[in-house]
Amino acid sequence: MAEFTLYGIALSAYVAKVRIVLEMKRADHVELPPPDGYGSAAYRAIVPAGSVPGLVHGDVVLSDSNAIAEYLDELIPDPPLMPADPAGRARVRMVLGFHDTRLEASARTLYPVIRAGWRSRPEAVAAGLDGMVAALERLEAMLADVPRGPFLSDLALPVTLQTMTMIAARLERPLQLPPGIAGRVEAVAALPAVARSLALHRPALAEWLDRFDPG
Ligand SMILES: N[C@@H](CCC(=O)N[C@@H](CS)C(=O)NCC(=O)O)C(=O)O
Repeated sequence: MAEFTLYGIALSAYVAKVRIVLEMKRADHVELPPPDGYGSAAYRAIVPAGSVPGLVHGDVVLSDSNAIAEYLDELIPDPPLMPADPAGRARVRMVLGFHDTRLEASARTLYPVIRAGWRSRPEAVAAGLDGMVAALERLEAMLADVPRGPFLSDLALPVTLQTMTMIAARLERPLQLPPGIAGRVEAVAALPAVARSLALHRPALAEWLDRFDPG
């Protein structure tokens, strides 16, 4: 039996964050889909929050990708994925928080628009795309003082940015990543753990986007 069980799905950027950490740490792990899907009673019997990612490590059961990522980083110190100094750690956590509450959330506003047929909703599309661009501009400014390890802040970004660029392309409004963000992603995209999660996520998102009639 593997030491760690990750509950996840290919489509989730939050799951990717944890999968990348498990792989970078060379942790003995297995990834399983949540039984009956996330939010189900069967899954909540294992991971009470019902969200993915979920991690089971012996009698430690965790949800929330940042809590899990930092748990793994403390448990398996090599390679370190948090800076050694308090300001560096705080800056990494600042980016992780922005990623979860603003960046990924900006892409999420477009999901209902895509589900409902985006061509007949030009105003909602424009508002969603403007929201993604605004979140990227804020992130670009924030990143200036954030140390590069690569640390958790760098590892959280690539799959979400892939989501944003794929969604924008599907809506026929290609997204240009600001140079600082693009440079950070380029620096980690070739790491095997990151490349694997990007490759898992790409067809899963394409398949999801294909499900809906543009309208
Ligand atoms: N803050 C959470 C967000 C995770 C999240 O929103 N996961 C989605 C899938 S991408 C989910 O499980 N949604 C269902 C739910 O929260 O009940 C984390 O970092 O793990």
